[in-house]
Amino acid sequence: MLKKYDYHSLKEEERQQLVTRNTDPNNAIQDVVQDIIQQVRIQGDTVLREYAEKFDKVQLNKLFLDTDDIDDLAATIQRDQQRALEIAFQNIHRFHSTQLKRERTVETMPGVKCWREIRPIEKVGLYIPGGSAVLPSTLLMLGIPARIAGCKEIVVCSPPQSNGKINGFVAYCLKLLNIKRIYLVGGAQAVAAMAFGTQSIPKVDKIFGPGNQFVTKAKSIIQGLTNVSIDMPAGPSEVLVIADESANPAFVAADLLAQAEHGADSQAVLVATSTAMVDAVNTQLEIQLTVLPRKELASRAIENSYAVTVGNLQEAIQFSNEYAPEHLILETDQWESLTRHISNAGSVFLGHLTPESAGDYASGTNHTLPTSGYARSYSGVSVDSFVKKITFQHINETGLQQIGSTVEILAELEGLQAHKNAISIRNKQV
Ligand code: HSO
Ligand code: ZN
Repeated sequence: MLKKYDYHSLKEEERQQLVTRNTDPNNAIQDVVQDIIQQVRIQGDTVLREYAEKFDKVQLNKLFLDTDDIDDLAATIQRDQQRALEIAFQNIHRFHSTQLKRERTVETMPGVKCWREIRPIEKVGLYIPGGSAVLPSTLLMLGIPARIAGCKEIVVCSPPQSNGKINGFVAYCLKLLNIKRIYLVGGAQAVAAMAFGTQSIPKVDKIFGPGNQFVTKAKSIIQGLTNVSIDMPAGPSEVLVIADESANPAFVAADLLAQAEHGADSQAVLVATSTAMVDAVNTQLEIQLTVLPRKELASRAIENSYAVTVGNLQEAIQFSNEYAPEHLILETDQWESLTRHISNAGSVFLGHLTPESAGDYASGTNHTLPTSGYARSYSGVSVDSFVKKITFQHINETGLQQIGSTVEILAELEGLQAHKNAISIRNKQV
């Protein structure tokens, strides 16, 4: 059952508390993760094998699988499953391929030309979680924009199964992406390996991907420790559903549970325009929960979640903007007039027939999104995440005359004579 709150009776402080996620619940694991990072840095492959034995219960000779193994594993999945992965691949590819746009050159003054050019990040590391749910869809969501961006090296790490292999679905996605090797490393050790490089695993420039709290912690530590960057700070997944009287409580409950089954720390928030809707959704939650294979996890997540009743849809959007959800679903006929008022959200799902699951897998948008309120300042992963933009400029003789005195005056006022000279010395020659 979702706990119930009434928007109008909430004090400012209580509202703040509701929209605040526990920002660092895993401080306790800091030392463990730091130690793993140090060990990988010093011992490389040797300790990765030890961790595989300890955490994944498998003895590994080779820390990776190549094409032959990948082909064999990919062949074990059913044809309709291959087909579904292919369709997801196509849609995600279609949506992301429009994201690389060349900008025009700007002549800021006669003879002074400035422009930006896009370059791929050369080496990227993708972490694909194993554990309680293997997520081949995450490999597509990261691999496709990396390929479109033109990254030269795509390093993929995923924890091995106890037979030393990987999941056949992940293998099939590797084939679709034309990635010929996967490293059998999971957890914080995978992040450390990609950040520092080991005998087998190449060092990368940027690390992407979700993971458990160890992976998340490792990403935040290596960001401060090295010049390797990360996609975004990650926290538990979350959804906020806005429902008015036009909503179908069974659909709303299904969407909340789709989020809840990700993990006990997931949050599913309902913002409804009536208490009757909250009650109807709660009834549906009970009915639908009982038959879910992951009902233990899902019901714990529902216990950590809540419902807020608001007076109207404007207030619903106001609350949602304060919460800044990773996923926002508008289960109302009025969605068209609401979208322009949304200021903070990772990805938005409109109307009664657009479940988050569609975007999680196959509609085309990316499912790697900012959580924990980071949607206030971060975007989800896209092709942009895999490129940098380099600025260029060229000044000709006219340009130098045009801009020269401005630079000289500014250099003078900052007391930087050498800066001024770099202009003056040229002025004398031309
Ligand atoms: N909802 C997750 C993504 C996902 N769902 C993967 C199913 N598989 C975070 O956006
Ligand atoms: Zn999901």
